[in-house]
Amino acid sequence: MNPISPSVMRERLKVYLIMGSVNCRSDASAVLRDAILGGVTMFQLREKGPGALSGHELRIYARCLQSVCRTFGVPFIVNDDIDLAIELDADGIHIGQDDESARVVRTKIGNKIVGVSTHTLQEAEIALADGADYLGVGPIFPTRSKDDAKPPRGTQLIRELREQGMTIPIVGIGGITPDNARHVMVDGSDGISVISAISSSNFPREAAQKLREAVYTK
Ligand code: TZP
Ligand code: ICP
Ligand code: MG
Repeated sequence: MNPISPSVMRERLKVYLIMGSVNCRSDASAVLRDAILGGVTMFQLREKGPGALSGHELRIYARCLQSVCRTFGVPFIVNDDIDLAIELDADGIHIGQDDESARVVRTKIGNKIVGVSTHTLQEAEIALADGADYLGVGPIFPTRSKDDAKPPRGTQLIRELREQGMTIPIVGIGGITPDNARHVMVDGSDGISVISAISSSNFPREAAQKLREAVYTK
């Protein structure tokens, strides 16, 4: 497998859905399927928080969502858990600043996609030097989906990274909706990542469609 090119990575980041069993009231595989039909371009399994699945149950849940992704050719990314990503032969991994460095993760996972959450210019520079394929920057807006979220800082860091000449693919995250997604794109993001805008919607397909329209509007 070759490394993903930055241009393909940017396309994959356009409408990036993150979800775990905690975020989803109804059948997760149906939500994921509908969201993909609406235009989701990449998926991250993020199984965290009270009541999170583990062990065998998590594997069953993960394989179910992975198979939906495979049906539609959408990359399946695992949050935090490198061993699970390898075990499932996922398409990539997303790590935070509390996890192993992107450099170490890269040696374990080869050319699969590696994404890194960054909150400062310095963290971004390190992730870039360590060979990250993309950066997750947020929270842009207030979010209720992450207990330990840092204060929202709008698109400040995204603008700063672009001003510094960084061309690495970037996805904005945190409180993004169809109404504010365009703003995030205009300020230098390659795509938007959401949990609640899709997974809490009664109409995930329509929610994804609206996000896609906002992202692709010139
Ligand atoms: N990291 C920063 S904000 C966030 C994560 C995982 C949660 C985003 O969820 P929502 O519901 O789209 O605000
Ligand atoms: N950004 C992305 C894309 N995923 C995450 N889990 C996160 C930030 C915290
Ligand atoms: Mg983490």
